[in-house]
Amino acid sequence: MPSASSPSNRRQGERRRSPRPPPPLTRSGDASDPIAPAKPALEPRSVQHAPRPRLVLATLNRAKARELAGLLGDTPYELHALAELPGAALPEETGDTYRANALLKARAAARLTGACALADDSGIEVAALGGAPGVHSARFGGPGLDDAARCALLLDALRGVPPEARAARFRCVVALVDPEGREHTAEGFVDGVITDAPRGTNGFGYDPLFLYPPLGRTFAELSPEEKARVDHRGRAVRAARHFLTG
Ligand code: ITT
Repeated sequence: MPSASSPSNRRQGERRRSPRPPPPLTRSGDASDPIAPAKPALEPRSVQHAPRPRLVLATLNRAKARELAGLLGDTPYELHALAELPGAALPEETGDTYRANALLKARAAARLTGACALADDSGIEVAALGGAPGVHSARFGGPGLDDAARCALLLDALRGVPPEARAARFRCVVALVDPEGREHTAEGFVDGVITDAPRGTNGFGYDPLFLYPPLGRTFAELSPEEKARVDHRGRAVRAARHFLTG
């Protein structure tokens, strides 16, 4: 496993997260690992279970990792967030499609950890902008912007566009790669409308701008459970489940 390195000796084309020294990936059940289940007290030999296979969530976006963990909690896997691994890194997203980028991320995490990896590449497609920012959603407006600034930029780009022309679609492709190199992908999407001002505080990214008409609320006004039932990520993960559960 590689050790954390300073930005100066970082390999070109890598994205890294190093906000705080994280626990090792293999140390599951540690309270400092936000998604690993608490480790139970040692059980008598007769009721000890076979170790569960590991599934690494190949994302450096903690909000996305939380959503994926919520969607995968009832699978037979022990979940680990790549962001918790010292020196966690993902390649630059050089693909032209969500599928290509999801596979890039899942392959890199499977190689790094020797475990099964699940990545998600996703974005928002705005009809009045010809489908932009789409696969470039995380980089809309260039580097250095946060979610609020990207939302403000999107609202600016749609200034004067009437409600009936503000259609948008969230799309997500989930990629699964195992250490033997077997690969699967699945897609989900959800349609909505871009509001004229942010609404709600839940979720992340463009959620405060994405009105989901069947519920009359933005994704940022939904609970995590409500969002997972209808959003692009929930749909993609449910479409991929049979690859996980055999
Ligand atoms: P990783 O690559 O590390 O997974 P990322 O945030 O860069 O993290 P993507 O490349 O898939 O992930 O970019 C997706 C962007 O699209 C994300 O940063 C948000 O801006 C937006 N997005 C995707 N899903 C979203 C959701 O459920 N709610 C709000 N915005 C979302």
